[in-house]
Amino acid sequence: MSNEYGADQIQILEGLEAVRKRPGMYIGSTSSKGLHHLVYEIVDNAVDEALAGFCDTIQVVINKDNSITVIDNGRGIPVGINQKKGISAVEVVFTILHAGGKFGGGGYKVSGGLHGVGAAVVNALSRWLEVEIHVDGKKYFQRYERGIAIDQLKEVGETDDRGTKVSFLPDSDIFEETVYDFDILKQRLREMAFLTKDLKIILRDERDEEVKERTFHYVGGIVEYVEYLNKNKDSLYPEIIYCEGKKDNVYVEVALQHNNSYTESCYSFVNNITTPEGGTHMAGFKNAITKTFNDYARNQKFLKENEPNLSGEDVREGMTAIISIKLPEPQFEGQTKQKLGNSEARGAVDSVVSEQLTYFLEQNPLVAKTIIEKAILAARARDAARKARELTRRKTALEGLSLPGKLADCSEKDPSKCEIYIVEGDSAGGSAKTARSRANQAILPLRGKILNVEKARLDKILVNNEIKAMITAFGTGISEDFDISKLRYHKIIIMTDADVDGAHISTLLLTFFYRFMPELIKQGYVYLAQPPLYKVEKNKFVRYAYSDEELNQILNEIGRDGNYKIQRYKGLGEMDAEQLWDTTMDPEKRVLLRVTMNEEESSEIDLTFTTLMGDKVEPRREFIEANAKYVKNLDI
Ligand code: 28G
Repeated sequence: MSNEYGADQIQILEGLEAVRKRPGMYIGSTSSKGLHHLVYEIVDNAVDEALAGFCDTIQVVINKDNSITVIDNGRGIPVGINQKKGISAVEVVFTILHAGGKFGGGGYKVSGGLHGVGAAVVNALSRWLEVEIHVDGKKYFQRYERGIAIDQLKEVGETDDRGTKVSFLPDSDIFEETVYDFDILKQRLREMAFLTKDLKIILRDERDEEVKERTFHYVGGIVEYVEYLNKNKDSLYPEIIYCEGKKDNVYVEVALQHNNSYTESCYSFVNNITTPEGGTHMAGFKNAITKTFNDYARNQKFLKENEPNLSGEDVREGMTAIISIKLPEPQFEGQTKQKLGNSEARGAVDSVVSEQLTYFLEQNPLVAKTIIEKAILAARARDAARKARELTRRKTALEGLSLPGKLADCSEKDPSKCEIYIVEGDSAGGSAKTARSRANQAILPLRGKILNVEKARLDKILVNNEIKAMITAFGTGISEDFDISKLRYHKIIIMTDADVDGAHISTLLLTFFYRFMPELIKQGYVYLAQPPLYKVEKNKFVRYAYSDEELNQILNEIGRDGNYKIQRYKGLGEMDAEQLWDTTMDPEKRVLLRVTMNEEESSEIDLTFTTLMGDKVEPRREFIEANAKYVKNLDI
């Protein structure tokens, strides 16, 4: 029997073949994203073993050859022969695509959306995969190549440990990218550790001489997650509000705390997977929060009878929250399949949060008062902002679309052909106006620094002249009125000096877009211009360098002896119109960096902006120092 191919074996080979033929169907893509996804699939299985209560430590190692090793201290995948299939349970897990599809009996499988076939998919897409099980004093081993078992699972020695160890090398025939990024793994593993309280996850990178290692272990779970997200902000009260409970087979955990900022940072997860588009669990959460705070505000007479209710947005102003639920059969909806659809999740989150938050507010009247007072201020500001917006709307209706005076618009009207340069300073703005191609390049010079939107509410933001100029020039409106279809330019190009101030202005602009016009970034309409750092002249010959390396390269090319001149540009203002066109604006020659955002990383992006733009100076300095190597143009 073992030498013959039974129906089961043929099915296995067909399954592996299907995965290798259409890897994207199983792991999304074969880019860097898919490559990292392989690790999460294996780690997910170990996390499931932790959730089942049998494992408390997971190690992930990036080996020298970019293979990955994952080790857990769980029960070990069962080594016995599966009667139905005639192979070990280990081999079932690593080769059968339909293993674990139904996971009755209280388990919360379906983590990665792969319905428990993750290990088999990873195996199929690996040049080789080795699994080692330590159980009952014995060590078992099996190796696969491109998903096919080289031999049966064999006992190979003795051990004092218990658990599962899996190593694999992603197949370079399948993946476009085969080099692992420590920071990407770090981010996701930290998130997994936050979401699974008391689970220790260790990440080690052994590729360089200097081995890197990070340990993530949060006894408080999502309470510590909220603490982490708020660490650079000033919280309004010391407590983190935590609600936990189970209803209709949905396990609900929520942690939240308000800070003195004006932005809301709520992140939701289902079975440890982020749901950037929210869904029923988020709806249940929002409903519970709005209702509970309004009930409390009325009962305690913070709101008079004739006053309207606080809106959800008012109550959530400055709130950082994590909503994490686990349920047996999540249904994902929407175009990107990232929005939870299960209706039982709405009721479960609503009831757990309403009940426990009501109790918390009764027990902590000072915290309750602080939150409600902030919400009342938010409501007033929102009212003022609405009036300000209506005023601009009425004004534009009366006067027609009056574009800002400083804007030098282009003649082309088709947005897909139009660009707008947001330029730091009037003098650079002047050069840019002379240099531009009038047909399709518009120039909007900004005077000095724009308002830091991290530190102001919308009503204050809307009276700022630089911001008003951008909103009218773009044509989109802002906040609730924002309408991407009215955008007048499909390239919004930020052009600032290549120094600290310039970097600061770029960050202020990006923060503004990110907070109030995130669609601009999501749809890839925002770019950073890259002005040169140096001009090299030799005889009649002129070259520009955009980095120190490039300068070196040019000097090597032209020879370091003899007569040459290097000019270090300190700002755009030092270039005349022709130079500005040649180096930074000519579509044929310029280099533009497109600003992108990965929604799965939005909590980290948020942290980056609050670190850069928030009140606390020390974390900002640390961040800039830590990241200086990536931001080459920063003059520090
Ligand atoms: C290190 C990298 C990834 C794992 C286990 C432990 C068990 C298991 C895994 O069972 C088969 C199907 C459903 C029960 C379960 C061991 C019960 C008893 C396990 C991992 C049997 C899979 N003893 N640890 N799978 N189930 N770790 N780490 O993959 O019915 S996978």
